[in-house]
Amino acid sequence: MLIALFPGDGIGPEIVAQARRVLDALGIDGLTYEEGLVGGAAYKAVGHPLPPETLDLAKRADAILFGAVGDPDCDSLERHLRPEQAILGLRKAMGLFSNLRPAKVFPELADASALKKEVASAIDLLIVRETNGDVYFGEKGMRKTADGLREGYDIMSYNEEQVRKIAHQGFHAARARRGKLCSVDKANVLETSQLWRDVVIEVSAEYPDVALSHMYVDNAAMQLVRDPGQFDVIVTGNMFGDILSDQASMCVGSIGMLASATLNDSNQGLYEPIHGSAPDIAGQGKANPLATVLSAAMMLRYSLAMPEQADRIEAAVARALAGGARSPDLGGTMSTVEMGDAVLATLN
Ligand code: GGG
Repeated sequence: MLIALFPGDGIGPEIVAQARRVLDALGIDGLTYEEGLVGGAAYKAVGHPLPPETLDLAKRADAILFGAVGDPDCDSLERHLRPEQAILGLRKAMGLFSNLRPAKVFPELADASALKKEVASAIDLLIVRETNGDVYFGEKGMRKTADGLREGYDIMSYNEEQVRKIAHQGFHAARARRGKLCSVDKANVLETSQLWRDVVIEVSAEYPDVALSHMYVDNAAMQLVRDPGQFDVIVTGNMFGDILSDQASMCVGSIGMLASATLNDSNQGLYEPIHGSAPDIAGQGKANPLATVLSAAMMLRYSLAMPEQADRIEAAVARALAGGARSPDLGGTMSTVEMGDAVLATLN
């Protein structure tokens, strides 16, 4: 099986290297790796954030392990050349529409949460974020108003098929968990959200065993802090999901802990930490690699059908944390490599 490794920018190479060490230590026969350029690194090397060779490798691979993209050196580039277009381009070109972002508190990290320990300890939720539509992919541009003012615009749109597909993902996920699905939208203001809500309700007829609720995104942001234990699965659009999952990360202790999978219809997947490239700490050995290590576990579970190996990684991470492994984002002093060492030391 072929795994495409796309380390990307900033801390990306450091964290992907640790995930690779953990995968190697599992001793799985038949896994091969090929590395590709993405993001600012690709732009600097060949003039495009998602070169054709990278896209070709992504399509040939059984799964993609991705680090992070984003580089301040590229801030003044035209939008289609910015590092972030690599990830949007991969999602679009490969139909990667279902982004799964689990958030669960490791008991040892409840103190690191921005929330009170009792509140944080109850968090065990999954955000199902749509990643092929919404304002990220709508028509965008800059223009002048009639009064000569500069005006930026990004069109937010969803069609019913896009909503139906992600709604099914949400219901399936809820069925496999605690049977509760909360659909998050802004239907009191946005037409896209009204369609979203209507379609989710239509799809719900096929899942009478799942308890469906609806919440406006502003309320959802508040409830995630007030009482996150109420959520099982949240299904939402691209932008709302992007924001809410970063918020959820602070509830579980650190954005350095949250893994993700983005799947297409054939369960081909892109696996990445939800955090970005953190250029301010790049190359300093301060980054927490655990979100990437846990993303590798998701890759084994969802795309490579190796649940036992995924369990081994997740258990090793839990033991490493229980044994006191802490990078600076978790209040400790361990380096990126030492965090990788700690996981390897407890891998059974
Ligand atoms: N590892 C996540 C990452 O690199 N994020 C940067 C980014 O461009 N995010 C946009 C998005 O997730 O929609």
